[in-house]
Amino acid sequence: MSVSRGEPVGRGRHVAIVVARFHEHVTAKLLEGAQAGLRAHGVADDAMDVAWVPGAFEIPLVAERMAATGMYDALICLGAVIRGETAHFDLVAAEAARGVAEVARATGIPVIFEVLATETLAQAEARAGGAHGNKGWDAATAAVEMASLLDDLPKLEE
Ligand code: INI
Repeated sequence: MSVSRGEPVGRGRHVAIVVARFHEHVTAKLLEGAQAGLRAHGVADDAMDVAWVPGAFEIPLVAERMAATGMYDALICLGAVIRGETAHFDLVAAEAARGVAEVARATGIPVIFEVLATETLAQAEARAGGAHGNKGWDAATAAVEMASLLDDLPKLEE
């Protein structure tokens, strides 16, 4: 029996972060959390690249582009979509999620989805360094864990 479970070890890993500017005071905190988490797991500062995009809707295109370079072991996508602020909340949130999942499956590179989708700004703030922790940190852990898990799984046939 083989049991694979990724280790949260990031030494030697390269990670790209795609972060949306919309609700920047929230997403900048997610970014801080993600970078602190990656550092804590051993990822070097010069092995983390960050790309800012206008909003969550733009995340998949830039994630796809960065994944296609082959330079990264994992990507992290950060954003905040808040229902109270927009009638097209559902469209933006759903497209971001669908697009990010598609990039991961198309490229075989782990793409972590930490686009908060909340009813209120307060709920988003609570998850970006507030009462509910920092989801950016959780994304960092998931990124290095997934990179390690994929390395451990049986290799694909050429
Ligand atoms: N983008 C977000 O990241 N969060 C939001 O809450 C949001 N709202 O409220 O509309 C949002 N909209 C912008 C969208 O992501 C695109 O940038 C825009 O539609 C241009 O393509």
